[in-house]
Amino acid sequence: MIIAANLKTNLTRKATHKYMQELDSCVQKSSQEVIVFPAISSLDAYKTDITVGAQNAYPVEKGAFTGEIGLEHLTEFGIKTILIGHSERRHILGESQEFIAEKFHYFKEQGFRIIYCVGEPLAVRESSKEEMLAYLYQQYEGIDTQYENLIIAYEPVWAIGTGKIPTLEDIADIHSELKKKSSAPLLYGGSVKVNNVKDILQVENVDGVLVGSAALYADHFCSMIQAAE
Ligand code: G2H
Repeated sequence: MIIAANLKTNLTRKATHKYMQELDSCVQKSSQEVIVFPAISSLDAYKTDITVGAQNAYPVEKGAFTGEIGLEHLTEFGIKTILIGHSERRHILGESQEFIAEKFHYFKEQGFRIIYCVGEPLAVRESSKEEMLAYLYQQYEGIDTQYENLIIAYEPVWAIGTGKIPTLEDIADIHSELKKKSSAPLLYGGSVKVNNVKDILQVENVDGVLVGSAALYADHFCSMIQAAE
């Protein structure tokens, strides 16, 4: 199983270093693969058994892109894993599918492991299954679904940070549809908590989870890693 934490714009560098220290002993006792995406200021929070990934980067080595970081910055920290297509970047930062695909190809060329997010908003979820799948499949446009270093995360937008999750049957159904599009490992994300992670991980075609708010405390995240054993 792949158990990933997206810390978003939470935990300062000092707090992240403490977090990783606490998490380290837990991960050493685990057979799961653990990935942490800290804020940009904490990309140096390295631990041998925990993969550190970038939540975002601009698809250039370096240059005049105010407020962004590029490949050169990631390389200095030994970062080879990146999150692309997260709904907050699509909907809050306004990233288009075209730009997301450009980022995908840039980091693919660099051999990065890419955790690529797809997910539908509530209005789409409440339409027909055909419309929902068409919406999700549109988020695969321009992406190499056969890339060997690809992990996909299905994160329904309406489940992110809301405490709501699809039924386990719905997760199974959507994951089986998404597996037809790509055989890459497929994570579920969106309001994964200590009390639902075990059930979610047992759903067919769920190869792991991407956790946000419930992963902000190392002991909570550790419990989730243990639930995967
Ligand atoms: C979805 C998820 C982590 P949360 O964004 O990627 O966040 O677990 O808070 O819903």
